[in-house]
Amino acid sequence: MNLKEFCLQIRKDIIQEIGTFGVGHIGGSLSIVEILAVLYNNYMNFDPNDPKKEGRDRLIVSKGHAGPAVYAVLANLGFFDKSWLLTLNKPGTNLPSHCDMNKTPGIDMTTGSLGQGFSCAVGIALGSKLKHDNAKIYTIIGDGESQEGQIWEASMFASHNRLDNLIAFLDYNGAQIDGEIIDVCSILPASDKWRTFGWHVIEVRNGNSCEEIDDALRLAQILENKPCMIVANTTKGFGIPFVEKAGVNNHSMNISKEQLEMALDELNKQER
Ligand SMILES: Cc1ncc(C[n+]2csc(CCOP(=O)(O)OP(=O)(O)O)c2C)c(N)n1
Ligand SMILES: [Mg+2]
Repeated sequence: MNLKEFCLQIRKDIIQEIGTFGVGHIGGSLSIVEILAVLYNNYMNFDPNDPKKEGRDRLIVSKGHAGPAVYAVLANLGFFDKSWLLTLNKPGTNLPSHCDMNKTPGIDMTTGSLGQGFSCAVGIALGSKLKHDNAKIYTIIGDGESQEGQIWEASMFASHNRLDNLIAFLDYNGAQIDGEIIDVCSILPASDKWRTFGWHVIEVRNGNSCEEIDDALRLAQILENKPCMIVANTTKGFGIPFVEKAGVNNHSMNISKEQLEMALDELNKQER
C-alpha cells in the first residue's frame, strides 16, 4: 500500500469509527492523517508486537481528541485487531475518544487536557537524552491548543535544554471549538513565536500533502541544537467533502448512517 492508499484507508476507518458510535471529533482527526501516515510509515522506529520496547521513537498526540485518527493508524499497522475500531468510545472499550496510554497498545501518553501532552513530550525528550537511547520524540499540538500558557513554558524548557531529539507539529487548521483561531484568539505570527522561543521552524504550505510532510521531516532529522517545530497548514475535515464543507462546525459532529455510507462511497471513488 502506498502512502496515498494508506491515507484513504485511514479516512475510511475514521469515519467508520465515528459513524458507528454516532458522534466524535472528526475535523481534527482528518486534518492530521498525512502527518501520522508519513511519521509511522517513513520515520518512526516501533514494533507493533512490543509496543513499549525500550528506545523506541514516541508520538505524543497532545491534541488527544484526535484519538480516532491515531487508532486507525495503529490498527492498520498491527498494534491491535481492526475490529476494535468499531468499539470507539463505547462502554468497556480500549479506544476512548481521547488517547489513553493505559488502554491502547501504541499510545505513548494519555492526552486530552490540552497543553499537557506537549509538556510530557518535552519531559520524555529530556529523559531520552539523559539515557542516550537515540530515540526521536514526536508530538502534535493543535493551533487552538497552542493558546495554552503551558505550551510556551514547555517550549522554553525544550530550547533551553537543546532538545534536538524533539520534533513537533503544529496542526495549523485555522479552527478550534468555538470558531476560527483568528477570531477567538489569534496565534499570529505563529512561526515567529516559535523561532523567538528558540526553536527551528519548518513551514509546510500544504500539511495534507504526504510529499510536503516528508520533505519537512527529512530536514528535521538533521537539524541540531534546538527542538524543531513543523508548522503544517492543514484543512480541518480534509478528505471527506461534507465534513470539510461544515468548516468551523466540524470540530465534533453527529454522523448518521447515511452520511457514513456517503463518505465511504466518496472515499472508494477517490481510490479508483
Ligand atoms: C485544557 C482543555 N481545555 C478545553 C478543552 C476542550 N477542547 C477540546 S478540543 C478543543 C479545541 C482545540 O482546538 P485545536 O487545538 O485547534 O484542535 P483541532 O482544531 O485540531 O481539533 C477544546 C477547547 C480541553 N480538551 N482541554
Ligand atoms: Mg485547530
